[in-house]
Amino acid sequence: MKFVDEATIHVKAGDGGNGCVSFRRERFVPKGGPDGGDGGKGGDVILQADVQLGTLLDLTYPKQFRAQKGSHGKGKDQTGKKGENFIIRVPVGTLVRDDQTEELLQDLLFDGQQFVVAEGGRGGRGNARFATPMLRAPRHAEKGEKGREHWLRLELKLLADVGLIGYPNVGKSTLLSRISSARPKIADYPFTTLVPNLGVVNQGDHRPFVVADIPGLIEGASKGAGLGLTFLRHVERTRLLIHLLDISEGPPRDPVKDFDSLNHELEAYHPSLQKKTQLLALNKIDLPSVHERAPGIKNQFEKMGHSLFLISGQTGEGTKELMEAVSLTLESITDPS
Ligand SMILES: Nc1nc2c(ncn2[C@@H]2O[C@H](COP(=O)(O)OP(=O)(O)OP(=O)(O)O)[C@@H](O)[C@H]2O)c(=O)[nH]1
Ligand SMILES: [Mg+2]
Repeated sequence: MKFVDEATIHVKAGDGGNGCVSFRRERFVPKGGPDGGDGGKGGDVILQADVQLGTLLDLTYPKQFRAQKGSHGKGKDQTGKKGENFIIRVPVGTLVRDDQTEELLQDLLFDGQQFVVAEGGRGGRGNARFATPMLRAPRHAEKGEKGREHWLRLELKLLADVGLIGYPNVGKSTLLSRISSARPKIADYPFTTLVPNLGVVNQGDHRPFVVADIPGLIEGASKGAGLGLTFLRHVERTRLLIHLLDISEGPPRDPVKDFDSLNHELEAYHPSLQKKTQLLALNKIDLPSVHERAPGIKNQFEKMGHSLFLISGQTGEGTKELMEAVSLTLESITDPS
């Protein structure tokens, strides 16, 4: 599935139907009164959040969405039929902006949430409505109102409690597949993950939480290196980050330097990201070379004031403790920003 997290669309609600000019024609009644019905209301265009969707891809083509017009009113006081609404399904976590002013109109946060983005025009009144004792046979009716139309910019920012960040190949997707039922692609080369993956972690006594595994980051990502930082928007709305480190490639890999440089990239993307609570974990502890160096590295981080979890996403070693710490930390963080 291709992942698209931005789309610009045009929405046009249905026009209201025109009111009708008509007069009653009955046998033996020479002058029937006015009986022109009102036009029906035009359909609305509505955005609806759908938890089944994970991308805005379906909205890139076609990008025009129209709701049905209301029918015109008819004689015998018949009101025109209301135009049908047009519902556009979007992923949960979609932000809706006015394309021109960039004003945020809505943030669709839960499954089923609806937002009317263009309201259908009112139906025009039929001539029956204009009859007065002075004017018994009005010969005019109103036209239906035009449906509203707008250009909108949609932006998807996934909603997850926890973001999984780290250099490519450090084992983020492996960890996600260990702790949740998500099955992201795992491979021994960088940039295996090209789109964010979400997984739900069920934790015995604690509340379940959602983890987002995003494509690997590298030094210079804020200037576009690797896949750049565009995917960081998907950890913007998390409450906690798991920062995964890997030294399995050997001594040239310096975990403290890796840690610092990714934090530098986070800050370059947005200072608020760098302020998020991070839990640090050294992965691939099952490998003898990693196991051997782990205590020294843990020491180094502790001196810097950070605790370091030692885990293996592959064997599961240490992951229970890490998840327990995630639950406890989430419970202690009340501010969702
Ligand atoms: N020995 C060992 N290998 C691991 C562990 N976790 C991941 N790997 C291996 O490391 C490689 C990369 O794993 P991924 O889970 O794809 O890494 P990633 O961080 O998601 O990589 P990108 O998506 O490219 O950023 C794979 O060959 C995994 O099998 C671990 O705990 N121990
Ligand atoms: Mg991956």
